[in-house]
Amino acid sequence: TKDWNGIDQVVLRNPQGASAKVSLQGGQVTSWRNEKGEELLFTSSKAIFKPSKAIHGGIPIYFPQFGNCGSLEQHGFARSKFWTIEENTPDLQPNDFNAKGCVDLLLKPSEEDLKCWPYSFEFRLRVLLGVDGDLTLISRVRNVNGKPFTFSFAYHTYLLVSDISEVRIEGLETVDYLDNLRQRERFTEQGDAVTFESEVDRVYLRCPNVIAVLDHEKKRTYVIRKEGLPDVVVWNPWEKKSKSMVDFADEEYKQMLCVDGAAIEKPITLKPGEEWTGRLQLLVVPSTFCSEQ
Ligand code: TA6
Repeated sequence: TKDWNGIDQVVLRNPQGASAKVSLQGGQVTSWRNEKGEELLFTSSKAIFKPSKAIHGGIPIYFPQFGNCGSLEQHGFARSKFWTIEENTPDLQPNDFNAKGCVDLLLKPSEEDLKCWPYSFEFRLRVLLGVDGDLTLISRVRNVNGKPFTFSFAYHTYLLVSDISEVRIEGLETVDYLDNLRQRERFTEQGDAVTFESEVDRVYLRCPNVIAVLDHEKKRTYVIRKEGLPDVVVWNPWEKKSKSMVDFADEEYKQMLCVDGAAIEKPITLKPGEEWTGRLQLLVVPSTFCSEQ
């Protein structure tokens, strides 16, 4: 099928009817639906759909740079490049999951790319849709045989929530974070959960590998499991910032929350021949909310 820019995208399905879509633009997951066909990821209704313009939605890949702490465009170039489908996936055993529930995408630097980031890397992204409707993204970045390079990384995951003021994140208690709204100063999370009543833009450092995002109204929890991704970005623009973003409707901050598995505080350095793997698994489970006391 085609994505919003008319660019090829791969549709993954599992036997229970869950689905996911991955665009060749940026290797970006653009949709993830449960077996009832309910969309689980947020996409801005006012996204500007033009090739190489990243949209606020789905799961853009931030690589090789998080933010604008470097010489490249904000959040790096991976999300605005055209990826290709990697056909030969020798280590994929079809019986591990239904063969249609998986795709490998590949990004390698063009001559042009090497001018702005002169490193010979190969980036393989594997997207799997599991039998439980869980979505797994595995990024493998390899230094093909060039000089050592260093990068930071994030799966910029736009979760769809019913009402941000009724959402809480569990798993980040007592964790230190850098607050983008306060000159990236370092603080320690004091709450027994992260809740939302204003703009939040933080990088939690060295987090547990399982984080839960509870959506009270929908009585469901997103369980995020990660490996090789020590940090977690938490972002909601709230009202004022939303109004300042042309490609974001004024009120839709209420239906989204970015909780990104990331490697930011300690960027990764790969010597020739070395490979890094960052793995993220998203699963939705019904929340057994303890009744409000
Ligand atoms: O989530 C961290 C952050 O850098 C925010 O500061 C905000 O700029 C956001 O990412 C931008 O998201 P976008 O979808 O525009 O890449």
